[in-house]
Amino acid sequence: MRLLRRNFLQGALGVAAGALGSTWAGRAAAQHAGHGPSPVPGATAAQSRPAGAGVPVPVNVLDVPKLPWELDNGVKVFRLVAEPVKAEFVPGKVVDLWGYNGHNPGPTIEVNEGDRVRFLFENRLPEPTTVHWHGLEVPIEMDGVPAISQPLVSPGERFTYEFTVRQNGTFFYHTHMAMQEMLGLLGFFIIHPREAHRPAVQKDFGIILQEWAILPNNTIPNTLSMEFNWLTFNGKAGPAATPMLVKLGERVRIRLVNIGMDHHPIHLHGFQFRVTGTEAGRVPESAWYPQNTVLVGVAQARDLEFDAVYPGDWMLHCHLPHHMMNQMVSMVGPMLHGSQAIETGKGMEEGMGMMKGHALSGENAPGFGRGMGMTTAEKPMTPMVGPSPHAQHGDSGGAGARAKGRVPGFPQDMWMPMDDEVAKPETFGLPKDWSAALGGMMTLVRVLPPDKYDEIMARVQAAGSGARPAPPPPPAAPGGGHGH
Ligand SMILES: [Cu+2]
Repeated sequence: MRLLRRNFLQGALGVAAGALGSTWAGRAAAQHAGHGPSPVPGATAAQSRPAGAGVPVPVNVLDVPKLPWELDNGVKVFRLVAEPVKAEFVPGKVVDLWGYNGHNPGPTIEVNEGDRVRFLFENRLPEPTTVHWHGLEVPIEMDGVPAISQPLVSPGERFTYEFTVRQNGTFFYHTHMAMQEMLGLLGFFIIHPREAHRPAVQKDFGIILQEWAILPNNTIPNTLSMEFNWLTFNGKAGPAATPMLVKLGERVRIRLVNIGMDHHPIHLHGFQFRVTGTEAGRVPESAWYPQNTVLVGVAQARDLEFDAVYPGDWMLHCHLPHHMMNQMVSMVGPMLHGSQAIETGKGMEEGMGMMKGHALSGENAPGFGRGMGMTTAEKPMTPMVGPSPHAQHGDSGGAGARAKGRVPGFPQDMWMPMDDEVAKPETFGLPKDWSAALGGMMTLVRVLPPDKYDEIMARVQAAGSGARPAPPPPPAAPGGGHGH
């Protein structure tokens, strides 16, 4: 019964940015009267509780839908389908990945500690797969390792996973076929504790870190590559990732999960945070210490928490320089002079030993240079030298051009705003050209004064609770017992 009262998760299914938690809903409902997100079901019961941490707020995984469920005799039943999917990293950059239920990363599973869950899994991939519940303490038959704990699930076949979740924290699910992981088969598995952890957070976000090697004019990741040119937060490369909206003074949790080939040092501007959770659950407060950069290793999860006491649009990003840009291109590719043997140990001036002349020469195809942003077959590209549709350092024909050949190392960065292409309610009010400052694993935590927060939340609501449609909520849970 107790768990069923907490069916606020259903109400949260349709709420994207700025999802409200029940402990906060009363206050928020008053502040948002008429235009804020509706208080979620269950809020009334929570408001009548004695003061305390109360019920956890729903997690908000921006740009990713939640996986709906139906209650069957006390069991939350999910339908999970592995299949090829399309993803759009930035506007115009559509790629072919594998995912779950039409999305990459897969939809977010959000349940409560103690829940009995059942996954009706179907494989619509062209090859066998299984689902592993990363970090969950489940019976061996449910562990999802092919041949070891279960038979492979062949194309067109189904498998039912069922277990009780006895932990809480940031977990995830993924295929247990290594190369399939490289095509993106993973998603969040969030388990809320029975009572919210203290100090309670008012915003709870989730970000999945992924990396991809996709050559220009290709749509399919090269899963053998060790070198990645597209880096994404929740399937979006900066500046296309939806900013996180926070009201000044709120306490914020951001959950990070990484599956890939690299570890990512994720850095937050403007605040010191504490790591309050790992892939294994909550970290005791006695073990917290201040950080502003946390290394999220492969197969790890990290929960960050901080008090958003400073207003501003603050960066959250991977600090690996190559992970802060889009569509970097190796100095090799289809335009390589076929007759020329590759020499090793050469520099840019010698074309890295791979081509005639300077590696970034305008005489070479754009693919040799490092285009940034939404470069597609239809879009202008630049090898970053010579005339370009976008100004380099704001002066493609002047000082910048004159510096070519005179300043060692030039050129490096270019400046390419795309504010209009990535505009959505959550970006309202950002300064002109803001989008040029973001690429790859970069997004914003917008800590907004109440009036500005309300204004932008109204726009988010008017647009339908976020820029991306969420699946319809499942039918309301009937009253009755909660079977285990
Ligand atoms: Cu990184």
